[in-house]
Amino acid sequence: MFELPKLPYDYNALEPWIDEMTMTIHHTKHHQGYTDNFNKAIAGTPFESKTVEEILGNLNAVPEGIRNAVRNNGGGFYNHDLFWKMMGTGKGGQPNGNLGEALNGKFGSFEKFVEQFSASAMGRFGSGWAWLVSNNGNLEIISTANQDSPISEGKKVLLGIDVWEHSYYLKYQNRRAEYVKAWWNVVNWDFAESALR
Ligand code: MN3
Repeated sequence: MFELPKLPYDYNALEPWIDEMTMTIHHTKHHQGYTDNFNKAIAGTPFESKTVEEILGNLNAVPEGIRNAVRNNGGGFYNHDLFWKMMGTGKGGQPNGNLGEALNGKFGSFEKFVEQFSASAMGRFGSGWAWLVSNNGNLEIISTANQDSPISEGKKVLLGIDVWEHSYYLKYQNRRAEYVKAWWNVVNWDFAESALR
């Protein structure tokens, strides 16, 4: 049984950038829903005793009859667990150390990285995510549709933003660009830095 992970902070912790109502519904309704439906999909199968990383890391091993349900709901379960950890109170700013250097090396500057990542988040048509991932040690910005997770492509997540409308619509309505811009103020670079190691 997978359980809804606890939010590592209060529902109002990301105000004013992400509002309390959005966080509450996102966690208690959406994330709970993915968790419940993930459990339902794998109930009575050997996947019940595997980790979510093992399951999403090899979707071809999941029987066709439940593969889509596992991909969508297992992905939703896993992606949101990461998402909460990748944000926090009093965060934002710029990463230091190895990650700061790696971003400069790959994208030219921190500002150029932010520009390219934001463009990826804006360019995702419909629902999905934009990610900074490590592909065998090589940093990449990618975007995925729906709840597809980079781990299913063998890529390690350093950072990701949920651009489903449910993650911003109450506060920002159709203004995804404002949400993406605001989101940089809550980015927890500690998560990305430890994922790089
Ligand atoms: Mn979401």
